[in-house]
Amino acid sequence: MRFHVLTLFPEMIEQGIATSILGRAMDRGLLSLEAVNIRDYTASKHKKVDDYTYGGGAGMLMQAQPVYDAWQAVQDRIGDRKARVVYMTPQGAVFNQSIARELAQEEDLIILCGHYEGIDERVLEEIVTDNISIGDYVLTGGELPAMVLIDAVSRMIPGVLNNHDSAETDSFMNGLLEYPQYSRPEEWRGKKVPEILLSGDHAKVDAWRLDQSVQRTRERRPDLYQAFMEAHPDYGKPKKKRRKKTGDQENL
Ligand code: 9D3
Repeated sequence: MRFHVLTLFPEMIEQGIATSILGRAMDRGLLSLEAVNIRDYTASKHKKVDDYTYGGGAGMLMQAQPVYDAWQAVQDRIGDRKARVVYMTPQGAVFNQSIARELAQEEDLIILCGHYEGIDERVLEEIVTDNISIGDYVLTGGELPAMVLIDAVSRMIPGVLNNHDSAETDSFMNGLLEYPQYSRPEEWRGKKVPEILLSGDHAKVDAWRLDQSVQRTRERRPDLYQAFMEAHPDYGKPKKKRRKKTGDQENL
């Protein structure tokens, strides 16, 4: 996957992604990141990229021209295939795991970060294919959201994660929160590891973990719990006892 980020703060993106697991994935050639400074594409003498909004109102708007030319330069480097352009915006669909999985299928992804009060609508109409928000709270720009998206998409790409925390076995994959986990020592500050985890009975451990996941989800994420119960209406119901054979019944 090749990420191309259009931004006024390219260093912020480069710094954030180069570290951690993603930096290693880049070294191994699984990912690449190009942070393009929109200001490098301004046609104005004073490198201006923003202006007042028609119709009045507070704040400045990013102008269409430098954004369009930065996008065109990236798209020209990519070649004939039109890359998806994700605009990070509070007015977008809320990002989630299924969007991350879908975007991970792309060869190239162009991510546009806004600043100031936003971007001139006309260039958005021309180039944007997807509008994405990372949640209902107000940030100062699209750079942190872009980094969040890059992180979540990258770990869905085969080989980026090491064998064990593979994307398959993740929490959220079954719509439930993760169960609690424990490591050594067996007792810490008087708190013991739940007995069942030391029993060696894998079936019992699995059942305990599922129950913990469900209870935790019910308490912390009632929205996810409701969806889980609608998908598993029999969960938690006692199993129907097999009817005892009576003397009158014949075996078939
Ligand atoms: C005054 C109206 N504001 C719209 C809600 C203006 C505005 C606020 C914040 C315009 C841009 C921003 C900067 N935020 C983002 O660019 C952003 C964002 C966010 O603030 N929250 C969650 N997801 C995202 S994705 C991009």
